[in-house]
Amino acid sequence: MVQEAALKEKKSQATGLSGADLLLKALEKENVEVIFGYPGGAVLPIYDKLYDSKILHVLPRHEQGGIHAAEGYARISGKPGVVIATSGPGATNIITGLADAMMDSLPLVVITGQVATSVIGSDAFQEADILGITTPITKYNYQIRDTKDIPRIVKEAFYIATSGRPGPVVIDFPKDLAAALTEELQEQEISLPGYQPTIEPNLLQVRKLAEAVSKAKRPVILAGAGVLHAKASALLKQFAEQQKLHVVHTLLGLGGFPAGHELYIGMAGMHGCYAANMALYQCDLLINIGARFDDRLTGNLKHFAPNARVAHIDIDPAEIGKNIHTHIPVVGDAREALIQLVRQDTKPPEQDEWVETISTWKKDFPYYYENTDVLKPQKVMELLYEKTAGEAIVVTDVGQHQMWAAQYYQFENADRWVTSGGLGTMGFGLPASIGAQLADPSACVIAVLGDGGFQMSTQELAVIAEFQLPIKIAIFNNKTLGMVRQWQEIFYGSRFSHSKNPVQPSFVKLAEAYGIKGYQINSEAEAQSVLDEVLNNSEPVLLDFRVDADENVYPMIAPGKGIHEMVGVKK
Ligand SMILES: Cc1ncc(C[n+]2csc(CCOP(=O)(O)OP(=O)(O)O)c2C)c(N)n1
Repeated sequence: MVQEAALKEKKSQATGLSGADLLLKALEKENVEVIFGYPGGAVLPIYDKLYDSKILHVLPRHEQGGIHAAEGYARISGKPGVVIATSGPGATNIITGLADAMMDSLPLVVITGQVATSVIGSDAFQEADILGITTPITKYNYQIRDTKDIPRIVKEAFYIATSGRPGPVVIDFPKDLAAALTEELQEQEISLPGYQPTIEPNLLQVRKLAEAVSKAKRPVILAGAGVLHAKASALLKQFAEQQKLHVVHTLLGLGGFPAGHELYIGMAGMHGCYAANMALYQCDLLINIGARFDDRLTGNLKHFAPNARVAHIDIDPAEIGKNIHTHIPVVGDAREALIQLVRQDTKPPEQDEWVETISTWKKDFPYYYENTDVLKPQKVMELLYEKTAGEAIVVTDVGQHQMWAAQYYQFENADRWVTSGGLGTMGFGLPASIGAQLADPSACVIAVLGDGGFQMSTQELAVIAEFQLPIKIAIFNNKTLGMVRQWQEIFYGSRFSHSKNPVQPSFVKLAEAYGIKGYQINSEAEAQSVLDEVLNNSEPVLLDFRVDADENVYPMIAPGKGIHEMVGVKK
């Protein structure tokens, strides 16, 4: 035994490789191009190796910014976002991002530093039980206990993050193992007997669904982000066109089907359009592809698609029947399911009356606002859409501006939309736009933010300045926490409890302090000319749009109400 250990030690010294080296080698093997990381004591052995690494390292100015940037990167690139945070406070600073990525099914591989194995459990300096804390908000988590496991664990982490329903994976890495010398290890196979995601759908179920389509009188497709994760937009279009089926999107699914297509109805849900919500209410066949029947979509479950047979295609069997009774479950990848569905090529349903009804709803009840001399947020969003020909990547924060972006930016293409849907995380937008721009450097990236969410993330202006990322930061500045103010106005008798920002810095001067050009915009005419000036240039810019503070987002389904009980619908 003693001899064996001595031999191992000798071999390790001969290679000169540490646990941190093995980690970086494994990351390189996964073709990692960028790491969003923040150093600290427990990850110093890793940072020492990063000093010589080819991988681009982006230093956010707060770990939460780093993980949101990784989410933006993952959403646009389709590759996992990689994050490093130190133990204790570094790791706890990324918790919100993990929960956010878990809710929105974004693939992340997150390496957290941990105290040395000899002191784990002793309340050592900067120790936090990251496995315990992150278990409910990760797809999986690991703690490295032996350097020989590093290549396998990294390989498995990338596989788990990206396969099946994507999600975040944490690797907790004790400092002593990162520093320890080790042998060069050979390629290791992954070993996950308990994790076998179903990709190919059951053909009998697909046939059942195809039959149901051919018999339907009022069919509608509800397409969620699963279509985007599966890279299935082209197939969705093919299937919808083949069967003449109308499509409704969830908030996260926007761009999966072209907004200008005659079969597109619009976004459904709490602030969705009248036609989309009514189509879900009155349909007799609902084909859910890659959406999870979230409560902000369905409203009161009692009134959701009450007369419909429900088909649900989802890669995660846990989603089927979770909120809505499902008649035709199809477990599998959306892309594979659509390939099979298109192959069935059954006779399209007879639905003339339904098509007519949908078209009347679309024509008679579009999104509506009254334009006045005060700059309207909806007008700003329309201008952003028109002046980028619908081709920008739009990244939002959370609040009213997020809903106006979803309503007024017409996405023709997939993977142009980044928003925090499930967790609704303020402070997400600005850092996520950094990741989106790094994933697609030539794209026009617009960060649509509220003044509240922007102030939760202003430190990340430093990253935008450092890398000269040409992000157009559009702040919808209503000097209030607008969505909270809206709810207080409607449901709490206009008692605006702590929802007005009492002090606000000059956003233009703040941008200038980072060397970023800033503009304050007070009218539609100014908006027109400033946007013409800045949208095509290759520099970062901050646009402080002073928008109407009293504007509300409509239509709206109040909490507890059914999907057909929208208020604020105008003809
Ligand atoms: C981290 C976090 N805290 C609180 C909230 C609750 N919340 C949802 S929207 C909102 C107001 C957002 O205000 P602002 O960023 O100015 O955007 P606006 O609604 O005015 O467009 C708040 C406080 C949240 N979603 N996230």
